[in-house]
Amino acid sequence: MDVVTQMPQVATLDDLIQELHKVFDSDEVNVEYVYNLLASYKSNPVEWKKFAKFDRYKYTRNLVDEGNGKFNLMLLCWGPSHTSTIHDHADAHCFMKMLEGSLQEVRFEWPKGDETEEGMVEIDRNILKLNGVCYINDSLGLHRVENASHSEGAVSLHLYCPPFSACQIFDERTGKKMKCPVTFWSKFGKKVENGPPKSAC
Ligand code: CSS
Ligand code: FE2
Repeated sequence: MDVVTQMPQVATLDDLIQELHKVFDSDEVNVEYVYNLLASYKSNPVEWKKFAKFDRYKYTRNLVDEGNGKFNLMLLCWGPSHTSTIHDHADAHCFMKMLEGSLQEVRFEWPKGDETEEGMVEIDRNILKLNGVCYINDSLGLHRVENASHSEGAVSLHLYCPPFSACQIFDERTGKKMKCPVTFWSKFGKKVENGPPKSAC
């Protein structure tokens, strides 16, 4: 691989999406390439604000692109103190890039049995800053994502490949897991009306 293919550059969100379509046309996912591609995009709110819809009570999932069925690209909008549960990624690749504000990622080991008395084991903690990218899949563990700010919102861009509509969520104290549907608050900039209830993940 030459330097150009190792270090891709995209100038706009549209360019990024176009490039992602090319990359995911193949059935092999080059994790490093996608990571670098996402890292090369410098967040420009003008390009993504039409997708950024916040809710007062819970972070929202806003679909940006369906990636020809190969991946889902979405904006997640986190109000102050909003947090996800501990979850897996349904055997998918998960890339996450900060577009605004900052988030904390807390990683956990998979629980050993169905339920444990010790609670779940934390393995890592990362602060994701503007334009930073993080990657996880089920072999790397589980995580919880938190907007630790009590006053500022945060916006992150997520790419899941392949797309999934349910994942597992875990109770930190017991490791007990539950299946959880994941739903969209908006699709392509339009609020999903009368849709299923908000994702509980
Ligand atoms: N799993 C969360 C975000 S953290 S990767 C979601 O997509 O709803
Ligand atoms: Fe996640």
